Amino acid sequence: MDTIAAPLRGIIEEKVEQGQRLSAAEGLALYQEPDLEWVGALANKVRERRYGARTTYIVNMHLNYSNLCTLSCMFCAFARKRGQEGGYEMSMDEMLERVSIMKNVQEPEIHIVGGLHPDYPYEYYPKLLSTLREHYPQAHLKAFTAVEIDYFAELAGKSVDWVLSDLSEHGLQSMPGGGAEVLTERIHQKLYRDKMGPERWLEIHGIAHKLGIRTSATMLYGHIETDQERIEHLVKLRDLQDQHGGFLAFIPLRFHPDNTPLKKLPLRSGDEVVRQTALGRLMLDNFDHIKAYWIMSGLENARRAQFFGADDFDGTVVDERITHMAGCETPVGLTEESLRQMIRDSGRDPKRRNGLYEVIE
Ligand code: V47
Repeated sequence: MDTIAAPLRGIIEEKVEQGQRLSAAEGLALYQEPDLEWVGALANKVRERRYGARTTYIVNMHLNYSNLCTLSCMFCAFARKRGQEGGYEMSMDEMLERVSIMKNVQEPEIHIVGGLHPDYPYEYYPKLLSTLREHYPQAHLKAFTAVEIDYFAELAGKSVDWVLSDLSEHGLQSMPGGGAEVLTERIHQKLYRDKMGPERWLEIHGIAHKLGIRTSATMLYGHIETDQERIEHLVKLRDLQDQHGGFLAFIPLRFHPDNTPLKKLPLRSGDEVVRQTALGRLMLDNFDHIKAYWIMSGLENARRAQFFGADDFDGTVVDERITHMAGCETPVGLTEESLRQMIRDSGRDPKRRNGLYEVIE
């Protein structure tokens, strides 16, 4: 890799200094620049200008109600067909039992996602939300990826607008960013052909934003995508954010290959994790928050990512299944105190937030 020629370096530094938008070509140069510390320092500058030493986190848990799924995505180790070993469905009582750890917690977040279940009727989903809402009125319900929402619309025979409005009435407060994978048609065809494509994912997030429902955006990186495709993905997110401003955060997700059809691929390095974090911060100038999702990036890399543009550490998580079924070796959750300690030990200042990224301490 050649170092970026001096004039372009100067242009990028000047643009970052002035808060001006980087072009796709400049982003591509940053992916290919061997001086990673320089790239990180640029992203850190933007991060510290906005947030100083602060790193936010949330007390949250994941609730993966079932892994039965009609799809067969190449990167997934979580989904099962009915009757296949390892498939599960949680009863409502089991879910309430799991969520009971949030009983005395102030403004926790419950992150609810599953596969595309082969048999549940549409009514199951609003009922799931309203039951949780009834038992945990103080909780923030972040629920259902755009892929699930699209499927629910098909089940209900209604529009996405209708489904999102109905789910909001039953307790949905925001949507997670899963299911975006890499938003290009080539990756769609190669890795997740039977699932909705990039345009539909963007459309559904746009509909949510117009209805006032905030969402997150992810990118699943480190498989067969090119740098050019990563840039395309980031530019598509940035363009949509320009329209409605509805994205709360960007979460780069490092691909874990074990137990997936892509298991021969290597797990990408820590350097790649922090570079991707920096690219998120530098390209997505209209996103407030860039997350170091320690579950997928690894704790050490997440610690480092706080100096490469990340201002949020996700949360305590508790009971993550999607990546752990793909061989991820981080803990399935952390206590709030150990999370705070980790942020403090890395030289940042932990601040607890709610589901809308408002600091609550
Ligand atoms: O949509 C699937 C990805 C996503 C694997 O919105 C995998 O705040 C790595 O979206 N290796 C689910 N990743 C997780 C997700 C998420 C996580 C944390 C916070 C938020 C948020 C969203 O995980 C899936 C898919 O893109 N995924 N399989 C795998 N083997």
